[in-house]
Order: sequence, then C-alpha cells, then structure tokens
Amino acid sequence: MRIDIITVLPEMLDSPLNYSIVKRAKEKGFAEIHVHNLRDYSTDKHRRVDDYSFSKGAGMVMAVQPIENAIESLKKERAYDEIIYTTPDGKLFDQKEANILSLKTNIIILCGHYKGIDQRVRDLLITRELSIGDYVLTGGELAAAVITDSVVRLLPGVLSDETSALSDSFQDNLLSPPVYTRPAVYKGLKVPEILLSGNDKLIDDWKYQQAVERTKKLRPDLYKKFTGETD
Ligand code: 6GU
Repeated sequence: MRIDIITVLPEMLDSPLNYSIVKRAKEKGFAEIHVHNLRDYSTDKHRRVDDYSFSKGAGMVMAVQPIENAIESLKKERAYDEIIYTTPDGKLFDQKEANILSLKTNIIILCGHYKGIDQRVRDLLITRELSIGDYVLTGGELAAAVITDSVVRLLPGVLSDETSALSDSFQDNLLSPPVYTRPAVYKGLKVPEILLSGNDKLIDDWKYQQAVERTKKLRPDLYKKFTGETD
C-alpha cells in the first residue's frame, strides 16, 4: 500500500511515522509513505498556500491552486483509490474505517489547516472526509498520522501472530481483556488463578468473558453495538 500525505508541515509527520510497527512495515516493503510539502506546488512567488476568506473575519482559507496542483501531479503517476481530507467536520474515524482503508492500494491524505480548504476542493477532488474525534487540533497532521498508523498495522504480514489485529480492541466491538505478566503477586494483588492454570480453553473463555464485562462497564455505547442493539 502507498500513502501520500500532503501538508504544510511535513516535519510534523517525520517522527510519528518512523517508529515501531510502522517503521518495520516500511522497511519490509508492506507500506510506502510519502510526505509532500504543499508549498512546493504553489505558483505564488512567496509559496503561499492560503488566502483571505470571502466570509469576512473568518480567517485564512487554503486555496484551490496549490492543492489541485499537488493532487493532479500525484494522479499523473498512479491511480488513487481515495483522496482523504482530514477535518474536524469529517466522518468520525474508527476501526471499521481503518479496515476499509487497509484494503486500498494508493491513497492521498490532505491535511487541513487554518480555517479549512476552499469548499470547491472538497466538492471536486476529495472522496472521503475524516475526523479523529470531537476536539480541535491545530491541523490535520496528527490526524493523518493517527489514520496512517492504524491502517498500516492492518496490512497483511505487518503484525506477527502474537500481535494479530484480530485480537485488537474494537475489531469486534469489544475492548481487550486485562493482561498480566510476572510477578504472579504484586503488592498482595494476585494474577487471576485461571491464567496460571495452563488450560487454554478455560483461559480463552475467561478472556472473552472479561472483554464482554469490561466493554459493558467502560463503553456502554460499544456494548450496544456488540450485542446488536440499535437505538
Ligand atoms: Cl482531522 N483536524 C483538526 N484540525 N482537528 C481535528 C481533527 C482533524 N479531528 C479531530 N480534531
């Protein structure tokens, strides 16, 4: 899979996408991540990418020209399955969305900034608009990093059996069960007896039951989805 990220702050994406599993996925050739500086596509002599909003006093807006140039020049090289725009008014990104994106071959992520991008870019070029939560970030870069991280780890071959995505929280609308390592007793708190039993069937049943109970208690909204209840 190839992900092209278009941003006015390319440095902001260097670090988050160069560690751990994402780093390994790139090294092993499962994922290619390319970060592009939007200013490189500006025809303005000062490399400007924003302009005044037609709505008075509304702050700066990212203009059509640099964005269109950037996207069109990428499109000349290959076909893209999705052109995503990260914005607080987008659809809430979740595990289901991550699963869908992990099946794509080439995607572009355009990071929003200032008061957003000219609506005509959204109307004509963008195929998906995503938000990572109901709070405001200074720009779409951290959202793009979050989306990329969660998608790349789902690519076949990236995770080992041990860290398999199938056992992740959210994959089946359940939170993960609690986990323990040595010591077996810490400050008087014991590891649940069952986990020391060596009985795989009992342990699996216990983990499932714990996952269900935890979800019910901590995330009643998810629990509803898990039981198939609709509101
Ligand atoms: Cl995608 N962008 C910004 N600026 N803020 C956000 C967001 C995105 N998702 C949640 N908050």
